Amino acid sequence: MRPHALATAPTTLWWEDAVIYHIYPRSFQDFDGDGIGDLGGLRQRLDYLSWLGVDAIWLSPFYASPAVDFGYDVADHCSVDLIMGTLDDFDALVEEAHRRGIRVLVDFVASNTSIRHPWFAESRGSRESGKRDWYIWADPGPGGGPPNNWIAVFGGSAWTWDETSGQYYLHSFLPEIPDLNWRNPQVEEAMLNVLRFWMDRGVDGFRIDAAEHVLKDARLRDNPAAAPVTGGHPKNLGEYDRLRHLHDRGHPDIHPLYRRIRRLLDEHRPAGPRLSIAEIVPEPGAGLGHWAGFYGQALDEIHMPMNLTLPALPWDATAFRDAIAAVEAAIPAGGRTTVVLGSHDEPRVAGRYGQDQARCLLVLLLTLAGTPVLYYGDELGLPDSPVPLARNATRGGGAIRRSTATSAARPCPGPPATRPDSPRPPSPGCRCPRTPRPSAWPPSGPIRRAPCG
Ligand SMILES: [Ca+2]
Repeated sequence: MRPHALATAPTTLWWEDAVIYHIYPRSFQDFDGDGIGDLGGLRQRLDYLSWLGVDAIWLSPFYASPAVDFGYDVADHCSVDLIMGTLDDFDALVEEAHRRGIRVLVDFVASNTSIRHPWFAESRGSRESGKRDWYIWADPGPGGGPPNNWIAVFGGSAWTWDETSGQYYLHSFLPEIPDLNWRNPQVEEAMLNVLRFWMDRGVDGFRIDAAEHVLKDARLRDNPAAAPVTGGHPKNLGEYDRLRHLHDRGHPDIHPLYRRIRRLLDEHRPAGPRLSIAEIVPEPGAGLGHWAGFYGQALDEIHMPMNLTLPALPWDATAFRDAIAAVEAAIPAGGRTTVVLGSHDEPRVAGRYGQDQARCLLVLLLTLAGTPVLYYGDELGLPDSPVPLARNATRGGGAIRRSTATSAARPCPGPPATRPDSPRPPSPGCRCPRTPRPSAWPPSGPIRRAPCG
């Protein structure tokens, strides 16, 4: 264990003095020579990350995907895309990272799946399908067009007509990424099983993608028009910003859901507390009260809603000071957030601001109150690289190539009723003892949960 870890007080949660290193696996390190980063390449760089002193890595999606949205269109949440490696590679990565005292966070793409996910294929098969209600389907609106005025984040209507089954389906981002219907308890259970699956493989937490998009208005009411933005988050999303997102994201029912997710993470503690960080982007001009609501009234929802207000700021000290002060004022007592300057969603820090400015901003990243999330390569001041259109050839046409190398031994858990060996949360009446938190981290043996029920 490294000196840094030894210096951590026993009562300190590990992420309170951690640096999280965000890796986009596709472009991090190629191992097998196909020009695409993979888990094997990532393992090769663990010594560098250990030398660098990072405490945790967060991996953008490496799951089976046709890569319409470069991995965020997930076709199987409990798999490794063959481009990235195998589940055995993932297990080895976790083991070798833990051996170096580096924790592992993975992306939880909660709000949607690939259009090529087997769940969606079954759902769109017919209106009578048992999985029809796993996605959000609706008849045309009164005028014959889409059911309501919702706009996709990436532009255009958030609804696409499905000729085969004669209804529209909802997609908050791209038509190739339909939204799951988390109001269906079977969907919630299936997605919580995804969390269980990765926790049982030893991951130390999750970054929840598009966290606010998980629950929408059940009545699918129109969004009102937005007032012109005069301040706040300056990232321009075009026609998406013309509406207030009152009904298509962040429905109040989302908070009980995140409390349930938090309980699940808290219950899976044999390897120490699991962390949840979440992508929640404040609406332009709407303040940060809604964002801060995701901590939960008793700090019992997301551990750290991510502070994503900094990357879009101009190179202006006052702008940074005001944005930092606003976030710190919004965080509830006892709460904590991340500090983020770069990500897969943004041009690189050095590309946005310049090399000298990037050096200055990295000092800011590592000294502000909050847990730094360092995007890989920003520690080197890497610039943006031009990507030829030809390299983007997988869009929409990629084959789904998932690894099932060890899935026969540990398949993605189905509903608990059909898999008695599957881990599950204690029922309200359960008297099962909580698995004790180990005194040392990382765990030396296999991660197991106490049997329950
Ligand atoms: Ca490769």
